[in-house]
Amino acid sequence: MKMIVAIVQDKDSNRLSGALVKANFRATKLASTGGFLRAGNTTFMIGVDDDQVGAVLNVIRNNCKVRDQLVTPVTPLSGTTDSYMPLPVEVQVGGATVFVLPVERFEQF
Ligand code: 2BA
Repeated sequence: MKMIVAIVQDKDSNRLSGALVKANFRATKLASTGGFLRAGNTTFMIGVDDDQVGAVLNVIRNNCKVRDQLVTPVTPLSGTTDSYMPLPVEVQVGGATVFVLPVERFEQF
């Protein structure tokens, strides 16, 4: 068994949940925050048999888009003459960041 951990953009999370349910995969959604953008994203935990990993990755791939996002670097707070207005920079986010982890044991009580 494998645990698939997929970090996706909030904009894709409803579509992906629907597609996983439709394909009969069970998933748990967690609200998460990206360390770099400090913006909300969604983390899916999907437990599946080893031979289903490819099918889940296809569902994720087909439902998560790559997008460009503007980030404004953190501004210095002091009002000294050294302060400056940082310009926003564009970063490419997604479609999805996926980890596939081995599951040592799975129980449901
Ligand atoms: P964030 O950390 O908010 O990163 C958003 C996007 O900013 C990243 O998109 C990447 O394009 C850029 N970025 C991140 N760190 C950077 C850095 N040090 N310098 C320059 N650009 C940087 P993605 O790579 O698609 O990642 C989307 C989200 O997936 C991340 O949101 C984070 O929540 C998660 N993620 C990505 N890689 C991860 C990893 N190795 N471990 C854990 N979570 C990860």
